Amino acid sequence: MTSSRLTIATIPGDGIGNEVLPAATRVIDHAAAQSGVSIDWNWLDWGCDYLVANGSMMPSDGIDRLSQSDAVFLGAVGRPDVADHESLWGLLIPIRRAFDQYVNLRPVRQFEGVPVRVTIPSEARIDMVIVRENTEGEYSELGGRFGRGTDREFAIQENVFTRTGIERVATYAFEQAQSRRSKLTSATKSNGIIHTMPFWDEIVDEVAARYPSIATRKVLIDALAAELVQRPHDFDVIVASNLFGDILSDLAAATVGSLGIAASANLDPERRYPSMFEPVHGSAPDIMGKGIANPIAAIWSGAMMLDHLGHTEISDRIMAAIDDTLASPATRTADLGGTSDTEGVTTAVISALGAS
Ligand code: GGG
Repeated sequence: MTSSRLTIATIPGDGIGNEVLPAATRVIDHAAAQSGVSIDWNWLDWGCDYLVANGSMMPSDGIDRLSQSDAVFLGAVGRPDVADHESLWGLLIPIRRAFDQYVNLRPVRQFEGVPVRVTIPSEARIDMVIVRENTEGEYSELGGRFGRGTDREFAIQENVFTRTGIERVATYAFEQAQSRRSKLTSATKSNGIIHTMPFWDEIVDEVAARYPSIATRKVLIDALAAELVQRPHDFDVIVASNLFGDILSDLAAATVGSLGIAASANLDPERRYPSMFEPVHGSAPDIMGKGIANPIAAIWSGAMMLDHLGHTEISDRIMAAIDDTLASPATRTADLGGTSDTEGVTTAVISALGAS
């Protein structure tokens, strides 16, 4: 049943996460109130500052505490004086894994008025979703560093691809394709990666056999990167491993403007655990504190969260307000060729939503 009172564990994290997440919660509060929904934002100060003060990115009972909420809303992770793998593996990745958020859904679409960065036919529109496997693949803890500091030092990093892991993410992607334009592209590298990628292809083929109406292609990741620049409007659903999906989604977001409008959902489609919603971008220390970060990726991620929690009508209204806001350079940030800032864009989205 859809609840009219939501509890959201809210982790701004680091850098511009502390600017875009408060902006997004203001928009969501406004839109939710218009529909009689109220949100308890449970603000958590976890991240790199917490690490420096306490020795870990989140408390030892952090996952238990998050499990009490309807969803997790995350800003950004990373600080220049903290090793990136320490910050990521101390907060973001443990949450994805503890809650088996095996789908990382990353929509990419062109907004009216926002110039695209690539040349496409005038009647074409870029509108795709990237379904990234989110719990295994190249993101694995298996391996190690050996002979540290010696001239025989080496590192081993094992990839982990399981039948269950590939099958479930591929099934999710085919279901997405079925509800969209019935085209699916699977990112592979089965010419160069001898074990895991042929296995990926084999299982994607098995799942494809259950969806005969979906036009399916397997494309080598290098060729796919080029196609995404040359013909991004031809893509509908892309399914990819953890690393490939991460790279492709940044590339695809750049074609429609910038990472500042790249939203994402870390989903447990079976709803056994809370799902987590976050802008794709990181903490952007180069612009933090300047008030110029684009809040749209966080706001859109918040809209995805409401949709996941059954409040599709509120989510749709937020998306319509984003459409209105992005249409004019006066209410866009500089990464999209605009003249506004975080505050200006946030108030513009709230005003596009109309009075309470
Ligand atoms: N929005 C959270 C964040 O900081 N993401 C940046 C990042 O490096 N993410 C890695 C990943 O998604 O695997």
